[in-house]
Formats: sequence, C-alpha cells, structure tokens
Amino acid sequence: MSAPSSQPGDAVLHRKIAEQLSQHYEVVKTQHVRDLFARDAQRFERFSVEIPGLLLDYSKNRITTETMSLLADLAREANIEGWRDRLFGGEKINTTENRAVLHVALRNRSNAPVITDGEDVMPPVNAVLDKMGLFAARVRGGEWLGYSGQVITDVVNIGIGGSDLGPQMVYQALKPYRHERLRVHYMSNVDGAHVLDVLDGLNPATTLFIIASKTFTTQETLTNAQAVRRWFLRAAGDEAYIAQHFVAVSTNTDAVRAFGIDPANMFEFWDWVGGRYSFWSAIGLSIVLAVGMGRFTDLLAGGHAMDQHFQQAPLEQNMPVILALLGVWYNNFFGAESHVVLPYDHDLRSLPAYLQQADMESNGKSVDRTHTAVKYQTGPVIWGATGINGQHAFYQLIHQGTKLIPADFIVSLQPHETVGEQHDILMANFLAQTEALMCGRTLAETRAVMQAEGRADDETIAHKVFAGNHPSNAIMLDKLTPHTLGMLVALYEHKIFVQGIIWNLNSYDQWGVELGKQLAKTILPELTAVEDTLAHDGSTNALIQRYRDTKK
Ligand code: G6Q
Repeated sequence: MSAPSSQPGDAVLHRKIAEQLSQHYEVVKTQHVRDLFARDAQRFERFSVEIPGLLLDYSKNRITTETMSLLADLAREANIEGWRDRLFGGEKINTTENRAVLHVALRNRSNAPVITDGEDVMPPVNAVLDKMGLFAARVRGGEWLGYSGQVITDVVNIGIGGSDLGPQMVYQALKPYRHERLRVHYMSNVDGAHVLDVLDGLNPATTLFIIASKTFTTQETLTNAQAVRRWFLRAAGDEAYIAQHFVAVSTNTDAVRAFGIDPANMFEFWDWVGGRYSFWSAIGLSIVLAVGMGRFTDLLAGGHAMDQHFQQAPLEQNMPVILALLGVWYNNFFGAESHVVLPYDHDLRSLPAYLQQADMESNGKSVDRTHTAVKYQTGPVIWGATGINGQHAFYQLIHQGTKLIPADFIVSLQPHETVGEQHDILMANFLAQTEALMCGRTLAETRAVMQAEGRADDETIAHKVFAGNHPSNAIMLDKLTPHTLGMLVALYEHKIFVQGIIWNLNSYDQWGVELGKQLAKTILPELTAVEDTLAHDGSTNALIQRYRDTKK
C-alpha cells in the first residue's frame, strides 16, 4: 500500500467542509500569529477555555476565528456529538473486536447506570473499587503481612504496555501523595537486566507482587512473573506463601488460577476497558496502594469532570474537541508529521511516553471503519520529554529546523516543592519558549540586538534569525493533584477519540501489535533448535544463525 499523501486539503477526510478548509488554509498559511495578535487585543480571551483547575490557552496557534468556525463545522459534519453519545452509551464502537469502550464508566462518579449488553456495569465497577480499597487499606495500614510476619514495604507491578505505562506515569505524577512506607516498582521488559534491576535490594519477605495483565497471556509479563515467583520461593520456601505475596489484575480468571493465584486475590476488569485506557480500573491497584483510595477517587473524579465537560460544552468551547481539531489542522493541512508534548513539571516526565502509546496505538491506523485504506494522513508521531531538558537538547529543531512541530506545553502554576526561586525560573522558561516559538526574531530585530551589544553584524546573522509562527498550546494546571491529573489524562483521551472519529478510524483496536507477537512465538523455538531449516527472509535467517552460533 502506498503511503497516503498529505497535500493541503487532500480531499481531507472525504468531508464536504474540506474544500472550504483547504481554501482557508491557503490564506492562513501566509499569516504570522504575531501579526494576528497585533490586530486583535482579545485574541487570548477568544482562544482560551478554562474549567476549574485547568486552563487551555490555544491563542498561539495558526488560526483565526474563521479557522475555528470551519473546524467546528468539520466536527459537526463528522457527527462528533452522535459518536460521543454512542461512546458514553455503551455501544460497541470497537467494531473489529465487537466491544464497547467504557473507560468512562470506571470514573463515572455520578454512578448513573451505564448499560452495555443489557447490563448496568456500575455495580461490578463499584464492587471492584471497594475490593481495591479494602485490600489497599490492609496493606497500607500494616495489617496485611508477609510470610515472616513483617509489613509490606515494596510493591512490584509486573505488566507491560497499557498494564505498565499508565500506573507508572500516575505513580510518578502523584509523588507528593505517596504512602511513606510503600515504594512501588514497575517491571515490564522481558530482559533479565530489568528483572534484576527491580529485584535488586528487595526483600522477598516484605514485597508484594501485582501481576497486571488484562489477558494474562502476555509472554513478557508471564515470563517475568514466573522468574519472580522462583526468586520468591527460593527465599520463602513454601508455595503456601504465594497467596500473601502475589495478587493479579486481569479479565482472565482461569489463567490467574492456573498461575497459582487464588481468585480471591484477583482484581477483575472487563473486555470493554482497553489496555491503554486502563489505569482507571483495577490496573490502577499499584496507584491505590501508593496514594490511597481517597486520592484514587479524586483522580477518577477529575477524569469524570472532564467527561462532563466533553459531554456538555458546545463544540466551540470544548477542550478535547479544540485540541483534536487543531491537531487535524496541522496534520492534514499543514502536513505536520509529529506532535510534541512538553511538561514543565518533573513529576509529569513520563506523560509523553504515556501519551505516545495512548495516541499512536489508537490512531496509528491506515484502514478506516469501512475496512477501506485511507487516502489521507491519520495519527501523528507523538514524542516529547520534560520541557526544560528539551530546551537544551532538541528544541533547536523546533525553533529553526525545516519541520512544523505543533507543541503542547504543560505547566503547574503552584509547585509542591519550592526550592529557592526554582519555580519562577521554570515558569519563565516555559513562557519564554512559547513566546519565542510564536514570535520568532526578524532580521531587523536581530540586527538591533547585535548592535545594542556593540557587535557588528556579518553573514552569520542569518543563523540568528528565528522565523517564529511555530504553534503551541499551553495547558496550565492550578497544581498537579490527583484531580487535575485525572482531568488532564481524560482531556487527551477524548482528543484522541475525536480525531479517530474525524479520520473515521476505530481507535480502540491494535492489530498492529499482533503480528510481531505471533512471529516471536514462531522464532523462539528456532533459536535453540538443532536442525538448520529456516524459512524466513535472508536477513532474518542469517541473524538467527548468528545468534545460534553465539549460543554454541
Ligand atoms: C494497549 C495494548 C497493549 C496491552 C499490553 C499488555 O492498549 O493492548 O499495550 O496493554 O500488550 O497486555 P495485557 O494487559 O493483556 O498483558
């Protein structure tokens, strides 16, 4: 299949409004946001939205009032409101797997019934939350003891992908709220180095293991879990102690039992929770152990607050819709290939990796809902790192490279920790970067700066000019709390949903992950097989042979 083109308005998305958007793009692409600010004193007010705890400023984007109006028409034409109702209504919108998509029910603090397959999912959701709360209270309170009668000091979450990135990101983000005795560790990579790294320094008598796997068939997770089980039994000596040290989070009771875990120590979730949308479910058990059920409930409530905003706000004032439309604007009209996420908050350092999975596994698709190859660009490459560190590394390319890279800057107005004037420095840098990206610096301005410094300009001046006009959003949290974190993640989840609808994708399957898994299962026995018949391509055959030779 040839790669889809990204011509401006490439019959974008087969939507009628695309032609108008394409014509409008021809006008906007010649305009500089700096000039748009100069002409409109109300631009910030016009292009910012706030809900308690979270402000979105999108005024530094390459947009006008007409842009946003046309993009809102695009959202209407794609029937975002109808699809939104289908999502929240428990319809099986994950059609390739015949599943509903109900992570929103996990954080439905209104407790209003959510029906799928004729059943209200809220009673089981609440029952599992209660079970998690009771279990966490016993561990946190020092009642749940290890085999030698000591309290639990360390928790290891063994899981990968959606069963790792979400809980790990939240655990990091909520550092100021953690229990003082309990440390949580995350083991994902099926690499002895990662296993040993996590186990190093842990005491089997005071460590609790959570095997987090929706399917309980994932090779990496089960292999690591078996390795850890052996490590544990070498010290504990008796299989009867497994029950005190191993719990499972899964949808697969039979496989959990087969592993040797008592289903009484299993925390259930359901096939309508996608892996990358699952930390709101029992997959968040390590979070509950770390911060307690009250804080976890605050996290859920934050997600729910964003769900309500998404359901109730008009499209023009709707944060997830706005972020999604801006992304489509750059992706399908400006031809932007990536999108960078830049948290100016050390505790959010794992957010870019988390969003990378959430977005790229959801919208990295090239076949649409009608099973037809798309003729337009879909999800962008998502990348990023903490902003301050990025400034001293890759920002150069964003400022002066040849690619247009829309950016999300995420900041917390109030820090948890204040060390001298550090937070002011952090904020000053965030503000300076968004301003510099947008305004740039003209040749005349650069010359004036050099002259003021008593330097004559020469031909190198061209290297010191900044074109500007690089778009960015600023997402400002009042403070990074469980509630605002919940809002932030739900904001991105719904952004991804809206884009998926506009691109006519099923954002909730991940067939692209499957092929490699299947091939790995075929190749694994070949690595140790004695016969030489390998039926792969020449490169793969040669590499397998090289590995076999090394093992000999
Ligand atoms: C996420 C994906 C994937 C999944 C992992 C782990 O949406 O489906 O990242 O979470 O492959 O799967 P298990 O939880 O089933 O082990």
